[in-house]
Amino acid sequence: MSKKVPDKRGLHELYGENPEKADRIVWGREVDTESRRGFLKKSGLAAMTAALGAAAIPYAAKMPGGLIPAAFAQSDQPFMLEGKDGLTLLNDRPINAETPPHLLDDDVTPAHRMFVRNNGIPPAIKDIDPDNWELRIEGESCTNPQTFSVAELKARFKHYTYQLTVECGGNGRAEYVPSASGNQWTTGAVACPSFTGVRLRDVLEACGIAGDAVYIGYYGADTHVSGDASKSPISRGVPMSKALEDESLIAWAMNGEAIPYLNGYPLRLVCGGWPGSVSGKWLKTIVIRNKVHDGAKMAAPSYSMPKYPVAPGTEVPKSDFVTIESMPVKSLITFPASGLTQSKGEKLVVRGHAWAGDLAVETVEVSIDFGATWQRVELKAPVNRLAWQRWSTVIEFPEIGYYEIWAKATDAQGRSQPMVVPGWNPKGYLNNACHRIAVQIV
Ligand SMILES: Nc1nc2c(c(=O)[nH]1)N[C@H]1C(S)=C(S)[C@@H](COP(=O)(O)O)O[C@H]1N2
Ligand SMILES: [Mo]
Repeated sequence: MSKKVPDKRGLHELYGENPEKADRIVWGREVDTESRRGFLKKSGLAAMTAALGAAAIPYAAKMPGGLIPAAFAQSDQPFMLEGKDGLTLLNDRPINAETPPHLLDDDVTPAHRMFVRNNGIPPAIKDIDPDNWELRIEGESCTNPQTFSVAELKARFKHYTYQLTVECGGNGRAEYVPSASGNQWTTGAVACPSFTGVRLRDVLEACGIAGDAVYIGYYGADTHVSGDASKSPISRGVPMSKALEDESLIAWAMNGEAIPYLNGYPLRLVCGGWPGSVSGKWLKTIVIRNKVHDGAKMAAPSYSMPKYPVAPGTEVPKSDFVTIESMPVKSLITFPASGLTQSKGEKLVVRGHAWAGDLAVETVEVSIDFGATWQRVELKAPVNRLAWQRWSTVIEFPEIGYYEIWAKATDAQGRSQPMVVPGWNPKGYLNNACHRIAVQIV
């Protein structure tokens, strides 16, 4: 695959020499993510028409704001997020983009390969000043509320680095039938970078955890898509037991560098192994609560599952949902990319990652006969708790023809990935079906 280099020249054509605007636009191409006016603004029409290779866009005035021209969506040069080359864009307002499986092959996910799941509009880059960024710890179960600058956090508390798996609760949603509303993630809303920061526990303890504390909640600096400043796009949290774990971090670095803008720069919460939605980005406030946090997207059906299995399409009463906690066991085949053709007699190296929420992965197996037989692969221990685990194997194919490689992980409690899409649920969460790739032997 050719490396796609984001190109800002197009943006400057579109926005004139308005660097503030051009710089906060994260598209590699000319999409206006900031306003619903879309990219067919007066200044941009000529550039857009040229980018489409068209003589004109006769109905330009009727084009809905934010619409991605089908010509681009179908091209093999899809839209790119700046700094996120190769990711597939699922939504442009808010921005959501996933990573194709073969681009997740690194042991530690590089910054430019980490998916983006935004519920709202991130703070403008120009408004983020890491030197003046403040984190407030408060809440009815906080006995000594305090405000910290990033420098104070760094100076007062011990630093820790952990590789942590962050997977969106909706990863795999695209496969549910009937379809569930929301981003149609296939397999790419997962990543496992290395995060550096301070322990959430150390900071909470310094601010006094009252005896009646049961939950923490976060607030970030992003704003609601409606523009209504009184609304938070998302404000979730975790029970105290998860908040106080060694690996729960308030992080300022990812892979030794500043956290990418779209992934929460300059400060984010990371609680690995749970739905990514608990890992608050652009972190401004943490509240210690004496009840289950009641921020935006805490209530059912958000990030919740029916308490009992339901038939596809069932309407489930809100009272019958439970909040998702640890994510289920899952794996990915990250090498080779699906669609490989190779000659008979050649051995094929196959590898990927496996993870299991709060648990470790016990075994990974692969099948080349549609699940009839399985062979165990080599599986490494995680570098730390809540990090995904590398697996690899070598496969030989008996004769020419079409094969699929399936991968199946089993967690430390004996639970395995299903080979078909698991229980349908109204919001399409927790699809941990086996990942499959296609191989042709010629
Ligand atoms: N402030 C804030 N934090 C947030 C979100 C958000 O929209 N705003 N999205 C959450 C969700 S649903 C997920 S899956 C993860 C995604 O993290 P990433 O975008 O860095 O991959 O961030 C979580 N934290
Ligand atoms: Mo998510």
